[in-house]
Amino acid sequence: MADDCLFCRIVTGDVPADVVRRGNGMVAFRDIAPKAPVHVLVIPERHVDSMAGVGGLTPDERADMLAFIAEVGRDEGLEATGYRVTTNHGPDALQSVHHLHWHVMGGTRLSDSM
Ligand code: DGP
Repeated sequence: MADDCLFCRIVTGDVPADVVRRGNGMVAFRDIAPKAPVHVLVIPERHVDSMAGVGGLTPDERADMLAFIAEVGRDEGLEATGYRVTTNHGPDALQSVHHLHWHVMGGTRLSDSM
């Protein structure tokens, strides 16, 4: 848990979120400003700032994270039609929340500029 981290506070429940899946040290919840009909954020419960800090997670956590993302895509009914998974690190990528998170987006034909 990092002080003043919004997503750590979602993990603890101090900040409410529409949680769609939880387990194996991961949480998935709906983005507050969705950019697609389905827009879910997947985060590790343990705080790392971004993709650049992924070495701070255990090998099991890293593996579980990928499997968990795929489960979210399946649970959201996106396997047949498709979905996109992205993560932003740093200013050039416009990262705005500094707790590693994966955007899982689908439910429409996504723009090639997203
Ligand atoms: P990024 O730009 O990659 O750091 O994305 C941060 C995302 O987090 C952005 O799509 C909006 C979302 N977000 C910001 N604050 C909140 C919040 O309080 N609740 C939820 N559910 N999502 C949030």
